[in-house]
Amino acid sequence: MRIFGGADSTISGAAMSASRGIVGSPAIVLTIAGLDPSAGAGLLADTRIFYAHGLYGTGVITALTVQDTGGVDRVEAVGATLLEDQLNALTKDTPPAASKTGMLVSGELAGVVAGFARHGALGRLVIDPVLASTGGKPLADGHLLEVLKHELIPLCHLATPNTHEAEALTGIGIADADDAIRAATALLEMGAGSVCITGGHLSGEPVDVYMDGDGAVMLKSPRLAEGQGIHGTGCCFSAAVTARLALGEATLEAVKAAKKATEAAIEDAVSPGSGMPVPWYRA
Ligand code: PXL
Repeated sequence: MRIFGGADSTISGAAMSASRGIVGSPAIVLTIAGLDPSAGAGLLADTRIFYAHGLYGTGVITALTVQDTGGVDRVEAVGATLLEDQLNALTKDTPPAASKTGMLVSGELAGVVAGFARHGALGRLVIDPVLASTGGKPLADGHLLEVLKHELIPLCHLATPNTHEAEALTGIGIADADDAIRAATALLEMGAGSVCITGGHLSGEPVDVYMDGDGAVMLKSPRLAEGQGIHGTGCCFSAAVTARLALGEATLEAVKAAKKATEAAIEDAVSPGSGMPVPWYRA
């Protein structure tokens, strides 16, 4: 068995969980997400990013999809009991320092996740409220939005909606940074610990809006035209920030660093198939 943290360890000390005894482990970080077999988004992309940070990434599947780099063809959700059993097993045996949710598909599955969050079993929780694919295919049932608003957002450490998702969650149309601040305020009022509204294709300069109890911070972005057609940028950002939260970073610092690494990953995007490119992430 590999003993981490010794003199020859390749895992940084910061990634080590302090409470795991002699046979150590990097800190554990969990994704609760759909399986995109082409690995541009979802569970495979998230865990790739966790491992880039030297963390021990675990994953619970909410749905299998049939898709390639060209887009999503079919989604088949797991049953609520299967999701619950997966979470029960993992949260007991490998309790995560931080977790993120991606595609939750249905209000029923989101309700299962909320039950674990309510008992503190998921660590610092990041909600990436996935509602549609990059190509615009709906990935959620009609009930999911309500459970996100009333059960999961109130339990999260950080929510990372893009502007479309923030509009759907709050009912506030977002055309400029002031609108984004209004939407972020509404999400904080729902109970989110902090919010980062991403992908602001707002009038003027592109900007992400971060907000917590201390107020709003505008995070300016370079205009990455190629970012538009890339599959998995939202998962990339939310996985990167979750990894940093698992390492114990302060939230705003984690958001800033994850944003920078995601922008670099978009610039370094790769094309593993004949469809959309995917971000190529380095921590
Ligand atoms: O990018 C959103 C997303 C998340 N998770 C899975 C997906 C997609 C988009 O296609 O397939 C599994």
